[in-house]
Amino acid sequence: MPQAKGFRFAIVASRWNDSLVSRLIDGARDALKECGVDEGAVKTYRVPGSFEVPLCATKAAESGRYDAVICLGVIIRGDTPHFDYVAAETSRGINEVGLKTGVPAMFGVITADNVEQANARAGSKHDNKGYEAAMAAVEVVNLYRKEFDSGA
Ligand code: DLZ
Repeated sequence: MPQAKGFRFAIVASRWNDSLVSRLIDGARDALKECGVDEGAVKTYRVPGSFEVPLCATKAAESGRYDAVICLGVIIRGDTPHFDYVAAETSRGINEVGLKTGVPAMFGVITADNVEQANARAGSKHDNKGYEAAMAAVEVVNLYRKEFDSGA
């Protein structure tokens, strides 16, 4: 199990599809706990929808308070082209957070055709996109500290 004691994380999560997103938040928190992160070292920010996640994640990253930002949301395809716009801008925006700020921003957003699909990706441990994104966050923070921090 990778260790992350002393690391600090922000979770930025949408309220849209809240029952599923809450399970992603739980999954992310479980993963961080397993890696030795103190509960007080994890701060969760809620935003209205996934479209709002990138800006909040940018602000969290720029605050200098966090080693990584874990972005969570659930976007479900409907009958309109809205899904495509929201999904595309959310993923592009989250990628930009890391590239622009240098703080890793993890993509824990489910994009699904229907609720059943989304449900299957909000299960437990490795079947939970929040858990998976948090584990990836711990991995890259360890990697960047070891390989790129001054004095390493
Ligand atoms: C409007 C909208 C729609 C149709 N679907 C979703 C969705 O499946 N998941 C999600 O996180 N957000 C959705 N939203 C809301 C947008 O993300 C955003 O909050 C609004 O367009 C306001 O900017």
